[in-house]
Amino acid sequence: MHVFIILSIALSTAFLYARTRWKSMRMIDRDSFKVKLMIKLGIPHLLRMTGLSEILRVRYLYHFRACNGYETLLSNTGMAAVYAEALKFQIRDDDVFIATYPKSGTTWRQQIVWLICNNADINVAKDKPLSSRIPFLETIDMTDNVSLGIQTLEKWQKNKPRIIKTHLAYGLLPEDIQSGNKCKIIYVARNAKDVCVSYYFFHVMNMLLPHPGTWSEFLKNYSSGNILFGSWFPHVLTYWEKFQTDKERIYFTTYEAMKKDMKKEIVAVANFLGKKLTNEQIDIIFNFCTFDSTSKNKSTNYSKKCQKFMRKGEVGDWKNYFTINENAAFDELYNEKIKDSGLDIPFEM
Ligand code: PPS
Repeated sequence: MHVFIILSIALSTAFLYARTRWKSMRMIDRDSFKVKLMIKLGIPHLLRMTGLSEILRVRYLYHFRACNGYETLLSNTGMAAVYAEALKFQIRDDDVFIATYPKSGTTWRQQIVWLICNNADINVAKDKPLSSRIPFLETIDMTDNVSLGIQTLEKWQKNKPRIIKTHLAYGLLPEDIQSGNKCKIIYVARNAKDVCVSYYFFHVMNMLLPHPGTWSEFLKNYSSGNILFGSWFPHVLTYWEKFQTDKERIYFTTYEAMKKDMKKEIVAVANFLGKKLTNEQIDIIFNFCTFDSTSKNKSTNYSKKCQKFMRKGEVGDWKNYFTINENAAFDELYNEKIKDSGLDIPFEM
């Protein structure tokens, strides 16, 4: 009897204490507490094992309007704070940004740029994850709702130039850049159809992204810009426009150019960054960055058990997924959007 009374008192006290703590917490802290607790209890793992995560996945995006008026879509509310922080992020003159729309060959380019800037040191490149060598500006730590990329970059050694990955549209880049700071930007575009296919499979694989629906549904959303990081068109076209008038600061290139002649691209990027490479270094970088080699490298291949991050790495894979009608409709949209821009990215090679 005594034990029962003591236990009841202890439980009620614990409950009251937890309730008071919970009530005094800010909404954002409650969210991160919930995420931490779920991870501790192994709930994400359980959901994946039972297939429930597929059913419970987010199916909508949040509208975001930055303080400069630029609008886009986010997959969770916590990202709004990260985007706001990214706008205020302080640039250093020797920063090098690798900017892309998702699935445009960012990882491939990151590895090359890092090797160019680090004497083709493939030993470090093999051992150290790419994400720790090149922070992703707009990464969020879901358990703490903090911008992990920005925090890491702010602590970066002063005498070590930073290479930074971003998928942000030009209008969402740090204000420092938009107002003409000297840092360099390497922008990589990839043909819009292969991006769509690669992005679709990435959504299928990544449970943290909104549910992609069927291929046709995904293509519809992609075409209308109702997708994470927004429409492909303004993303690519704005960097393309900026490149026309600022070639010293921006290097605009394509995934297809890399596929066509990787060595030529390695030299072009090195020249843009003012780095001189020996022929031996060019060969080392080339051999280290082929599709086969990057697929086998743990520091760049973020594959999950049953889905491949390095999927095919080809130009023209879209032909296996677009129906004739889908292709005709997309061509019409594409020609309308890019006409007069002078942009010419091949859809096949
Ligand atoms: S992400 O998640 O947005 O950062 O993805 P990203 O790295 O931009 O793009 C992934 C696609 O790039 C392909 N890839 C390569 N292609 C050719 N050669 C090399 N070395 C290489 N490395 C990565 C990767 O396979 C993805 O494309 P798909 O078409 O899905 O295969």
